[in-house]
Formats: sequence, structure tokens, C-alpha cells
Amino acid sequence: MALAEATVFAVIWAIVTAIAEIVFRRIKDHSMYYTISSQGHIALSAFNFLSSWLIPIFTFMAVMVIFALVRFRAPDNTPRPSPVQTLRNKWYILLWVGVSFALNIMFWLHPTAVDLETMFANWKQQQNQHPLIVNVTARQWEWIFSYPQYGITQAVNAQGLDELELPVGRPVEFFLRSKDPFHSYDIYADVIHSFWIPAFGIKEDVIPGETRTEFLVPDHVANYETSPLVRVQCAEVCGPGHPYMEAPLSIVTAKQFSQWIAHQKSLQAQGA
Ligand SMILES: [Cu+2]
Repeated sequence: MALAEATVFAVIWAIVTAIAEIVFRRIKDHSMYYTISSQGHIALSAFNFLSSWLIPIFTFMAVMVIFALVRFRAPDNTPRPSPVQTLRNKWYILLWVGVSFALNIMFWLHPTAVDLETMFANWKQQQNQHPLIVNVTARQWEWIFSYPQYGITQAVNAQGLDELELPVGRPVEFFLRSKDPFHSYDIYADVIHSFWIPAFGIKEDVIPGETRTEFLVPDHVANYETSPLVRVQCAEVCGPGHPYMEAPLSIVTAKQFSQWIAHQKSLQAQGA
């Protein structure tokens, strides 16, 4: 490619990249990216960082394909051999491999390794700050939430449906298990589910026979009415009831949370 052609390509690439970056920044502020947890903010900034770097790489490939189609087309369907045939270009290969290598090393260091370290450091630090413990049981097809620190075995709303309620600003540790306490002969006869709270930016598979944990701090008062992303949703196909395996989530003030706990206790006493 002559220098003039390379310049034309570079200008088109720069324009397309600038437009794509602007569009991406618009989409980023969309309500789809509603994030209200400590872990979620780390994950979202990693996603934004990766995307803004991947946009120029993607547009390079896309513009190159279209540019080559237009520039080297044969309108009358007769192939025209190029005057210069180049088998390989050492500098181009070196640059290509070098840039790919450098980008991969950078993405591995930042955000992957750095952000994971931050997440685990937060977890360690806040584990000493009296986290709220929530036992999450996944079964076909229901989420059951119990609060062992308050003696609540199954939190339900006014309609008797499972619900998860959390106080804002307090660290929460979820213990995730897949088992069916209502199964007649084997409570462990259940399948893999996945604990997903879109607004928290977390998702973790729940495996029969294993106990897994998730840790985060909710940082906004919100509920299912604020945004449909504020809910627990199963994210692993687990049978015909899978799409409906969801539960509303409410994040409330500390005062509202203690009232809710008292209400749950009285409901439980009535049930017993
Ligand atoms: Cu499922």
C-alpha cells in the first residue's frame, strides 16, 4: 500500500473510531448499566476500560476489510494482478505481534489482576466489620433467603413469595448452596443454578454439594420498582421453571431493615 493509501486508511480509521467511542460513551450512561454495589463498580470500570481499548482494535479490522473491498475491487470482473507481490513484511509482522503482546500483558495486569486484588482486599478488610450473613438456597425453581444472625429461616413478602432485603452500606456475605429442602427423599437432588444480581454486577454458579460465597457492599437504596435489574435471577438453565426463577431485591436504610427483620420474626412466629 502506498503512503497516500495508508494515510487515507488511517484517517478513515480515526474518524470511525472517534464516532464509535462517542456512541459507546452514550450507551454507557444508559439505565442498562445500573450498578449499586462495591464489587459492581470495580467490574463496570474494568468493562469500560476494556471496551474503550477494544473499540479502536475492532474498527481497525472492520475498516481494513471494507477498505480492501473498495480499493482492490475489479468492477469489470477481470482480475488484475498487482504490480508488486509481497510475500511477507518483517516490520509489519513485528509490529502486529509486538502490539498484540503488549496489549495482552496490559489487560492481564490492568484491569484483571489489579481489580481482582482490590476485590479480595475489600473482602478481607470488611469481613471484620460485622458483615450481614445471608444463606441463599437455590432449588428447582425458587430462591430461599435465610438470615442466621436473626434466626430467620425463610424471608417472604406479604404475598408469601421469597424476597431478599439488605441494608444499604453494610457488607453482605452470601453463602450459596444448591439443594432442595422440600425434596422428599434427597435434599441434595438438585441441579446447578447461578446466583445473578444484575444491579450488583455479580454472578456465581451454585453447585450441588458445594458452598460458595459472594461478598459485596450495596451502596444505594433501591428496589425492583426502581429498576428491574434490582432482582435475583437464575442465570444457568435449570429446567422449565428457569426463566421464572427470580426474586425481588430491596436495599433499604438500616432503620427500615430492623423493622423488616422484626416483621419477618413475627411472620415466622405466626407460621410456627
Ligand atoms: Cu435456572
